[in-house]
Amino acid sequence: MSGPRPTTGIPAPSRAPARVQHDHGFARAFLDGMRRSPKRVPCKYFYDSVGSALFDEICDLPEYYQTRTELSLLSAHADEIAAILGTDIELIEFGAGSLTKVRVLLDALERPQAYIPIDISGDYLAKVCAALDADYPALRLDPVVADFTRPFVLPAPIHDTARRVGFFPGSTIGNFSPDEAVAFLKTASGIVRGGGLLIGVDLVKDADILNAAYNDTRGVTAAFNKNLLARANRELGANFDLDAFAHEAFYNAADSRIEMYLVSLLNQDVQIAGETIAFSRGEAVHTEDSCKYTLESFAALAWKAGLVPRQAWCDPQQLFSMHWLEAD
Ligand code: AVI
Repeated sequence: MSGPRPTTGIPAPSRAPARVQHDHGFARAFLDGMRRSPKRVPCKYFYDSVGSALFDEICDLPEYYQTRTELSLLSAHADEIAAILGTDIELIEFGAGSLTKVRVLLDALERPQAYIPIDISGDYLAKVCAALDADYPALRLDPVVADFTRPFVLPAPIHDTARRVGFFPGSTIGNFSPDEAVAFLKTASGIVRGGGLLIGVDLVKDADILNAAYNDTRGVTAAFNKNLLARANRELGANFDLDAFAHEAFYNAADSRIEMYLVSLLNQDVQIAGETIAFSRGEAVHTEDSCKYTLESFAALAWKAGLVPRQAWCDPQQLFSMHWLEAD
């Protein structure tokens, strides 16, 4: 990739380096979370390059039905989805990750003009973009390294009339609370006004299936969860003993969400960036919620954000769903 793309409407070279926006504040957020009672760390901090690679491993686990189900939904309905998304679009992906799913869309879309993946993990984004770039040489690829839960700047559209479509797969929207999800949808709909959003959403289902998906037998999800502590050791000079914490994840049916924690197995003091933080035995650090929706409850959320839910697809077992929401 070479040559920056201007942020005006002037046509630009088709290869651009990832533009990096804001420092993601891991040190401050982590320490703030450790000083709170109960302790918690925002789940976006899972995704340094180690965490992103562990998440890719999770996606291939037999228990984690989400990725393969969403991919098969996308493949099964690719032509119909491509027709709805339209021709000559600029596709913006929020939390782009491994860029696997977008390939199914790019292959089905007619003359996609640009692809703008946004991700918090800069090294990882650069790596996956290099591979995509090699496979789609004619596509304008304009990666943005940013935390999309905070204000960020997008490259200017190629033409004033360009239709922009947002892609938000993987049920990452489930990692927001419902109120945060509405706020995100409102912001995203402003970005794609006149177009829409294609969103993958995990569905409410049998608790055993959900509990297994977040407690895999190979311990990859546990390693992903504990990578938060390993990351603090690497980046903040902390001295967490990873064996002194347990991974815990369970389905809270009343609130339709998986809750994930790191539980201290003993009374212990940990040094973090020169500060001593005390953990008591059994004390839990809340690391993630993963909300599950029904087709109806997600459509209601979209209406609340001012979007129009036009179409939803789900697999025969009703494990996972894709939604097309129009932004008028
Ligand atoms: C990225 N996100 C949708 C995943 C989820 O299922 O909530 C993150 C994850 N956490 C544990 N396993 C996977």
